[in-house]
Amino acid sequence: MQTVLYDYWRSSASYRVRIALGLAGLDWRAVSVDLLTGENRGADNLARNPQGLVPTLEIDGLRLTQSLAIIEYLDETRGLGLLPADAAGKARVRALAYAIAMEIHPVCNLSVARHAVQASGGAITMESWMARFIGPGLAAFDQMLDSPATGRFCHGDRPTLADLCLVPQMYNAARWGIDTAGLTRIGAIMAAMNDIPAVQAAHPDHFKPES
Ligand SMILES: N[C@@H](CCC(=O)N[C@@H](CS)C(=O)NCC(=O)O)C(=O)O
Repeated sequence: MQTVLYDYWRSSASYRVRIALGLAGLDWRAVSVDLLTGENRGADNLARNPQGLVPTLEIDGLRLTQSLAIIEYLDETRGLGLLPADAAGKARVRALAYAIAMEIHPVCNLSVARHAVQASGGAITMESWMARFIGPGLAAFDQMLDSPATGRFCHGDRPTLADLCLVPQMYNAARWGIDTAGLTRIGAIMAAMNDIPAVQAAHPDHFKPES
């Protein structure tokens, strides 16, 4: 059975998984779940992802949710080397990945941001909400990279889980007009990531549904 990723082109969590699928060299196809029309909260998506989110990956007879869990599954079953072997290295890579996936990303989810805008009665805009969390979050991430353990990538000289979280978050920052020019450590790592064919192939522009 072919591997299927239920995703949305601009979804950061989906984008992370697309990079991992590319690094694994798997034959897979994407099925779009439209977050703007609320398709994610429809019966079909809820049956595969009870949280009403994307991504969901169908692979090896399994249905997997939660992007980091999916990536760790691919890492373990396809030997991607996305987590260092040593405990200290693993803890550092996970801390970097979680700084994005568990701190910046959840508060900037569309449903959360839209709720904040509505509840504020107009005092908060989508742009001001995103700027409030993405800019400082990425600045802290850049500081976390100020370590001898940082190499060409977030940890050493090969991509890890942390880099797979960073690329989509930077795409999202650009989407919301956040100025990241001063984040030089992140900038250098982004240049290295953008050289990798699997990263290029995972870019949202390749997954935008035709209107
Ligand atoms: N922790 C989850 C987050 C998934 C998530 O938040 N997905 C977003 C798109 S990036 C979504 O489906 N949002 C729907 C909504 O906000 O209604 C994961 O990593 O898979």
